[in-house]
Amino acid sequence: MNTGWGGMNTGWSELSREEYLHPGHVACQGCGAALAMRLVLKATGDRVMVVLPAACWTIIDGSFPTHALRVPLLHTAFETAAAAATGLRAGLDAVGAPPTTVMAWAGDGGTFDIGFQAISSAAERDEDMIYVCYDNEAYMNTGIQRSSATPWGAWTATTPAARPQDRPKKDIVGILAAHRIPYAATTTVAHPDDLVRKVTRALGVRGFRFLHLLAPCPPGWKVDSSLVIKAARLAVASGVFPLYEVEDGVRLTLNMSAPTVPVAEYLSLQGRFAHLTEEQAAHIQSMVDARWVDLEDWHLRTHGGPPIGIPSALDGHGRPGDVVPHG
Ligand SMILES: Cc1ncc(C[n+]2csc(CCOP(=O)(O)OP(=O)(O)O)c2C)c(N)n1
Ligand code: SF4
Ligand SMILES: [Mg+2]
Repeated sequence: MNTGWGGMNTGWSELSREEYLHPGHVACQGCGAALAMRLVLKATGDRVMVVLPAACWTIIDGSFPTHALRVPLLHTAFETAAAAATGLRAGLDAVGAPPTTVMAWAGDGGTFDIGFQAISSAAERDEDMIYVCYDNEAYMNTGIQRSSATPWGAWTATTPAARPQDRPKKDIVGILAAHRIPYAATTTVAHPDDLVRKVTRALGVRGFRFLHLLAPCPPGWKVDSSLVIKAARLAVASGVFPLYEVEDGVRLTLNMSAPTVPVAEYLSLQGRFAHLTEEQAAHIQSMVDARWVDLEDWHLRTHGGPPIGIPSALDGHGRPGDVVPHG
């Protein structure tokens, strides 16, 4: 089937036809964050309440009395997503509400940085919620400032090309896994079958569940809006953003075979890396390689063997770095 995306089977055919995100929302063209919400809600259905701290999504949803989602959404202060979701869960339980999933939905700034105390506390208490961090790797809503999710070498408004981001991206899944939460996973907007499977898996677990969802931002990444899906696919295929899941903080499963697409291919697509020298790009490649070794090691310890390089469910050709379903 020609899906219009270079003939790839993208997994879209498996998705629910229900839409819970109305057209007419106010995201930029090609916004990964809007697509992220659209896909996640297709997996959750309408028995979900969203808790939203300050972020681009506050704007995307529309201003009162308009509202772009077909599910309830609670706006809350920037640092409070996990705390507000904890309160909402307790309230629903207190009134004996019908089964409803509480989903905190926050950006990387609201998760990695300012909301960190709240998320750590809720994870430590194993509060019953799904927490989705849609990661566009900077504070986009306020003009592309660096967050601790911004990757090494990236331009942002506060890390200009002459002095780009010089710290590695925070390992948020590793940190959450260290809280021994029942389920944590990475996914992207360009891997809908992986995303839906992980949301479905999270729905079947009680306690604190964390999804780290890569959601490219055209203005922030300086990519054309038509290249958002390609950027997210290359993030995975190059190993910059590996797909994996961690159960109970100890068992790690890689959902992809070893990356073989050079990181340079991912970097060269985006204007935020345009200033990098060959040496700096090589440094990023070495960090990605080292991270892959660590993850593969953890997978080996969990499963006693390497991730199986079975042909991808996405394109039928078993391209390196593509997704391996995990039962
Ligand atoms: C306490 C507080 N500080 C700062 C802000 C301003 N503010 C609103 S949204 C935002 C950026 C959010 O970044 P992120 O969480 O990454 O979401 P994104 O905008 O990238 O979607 C900031 C700094 C605020 N609302 N509250
Ligand atoms: S700035 Fe980026 S994250 Fe925000 S609405 Fe636009 S594309 Fe989406
Ligand atoms: Mg952000």
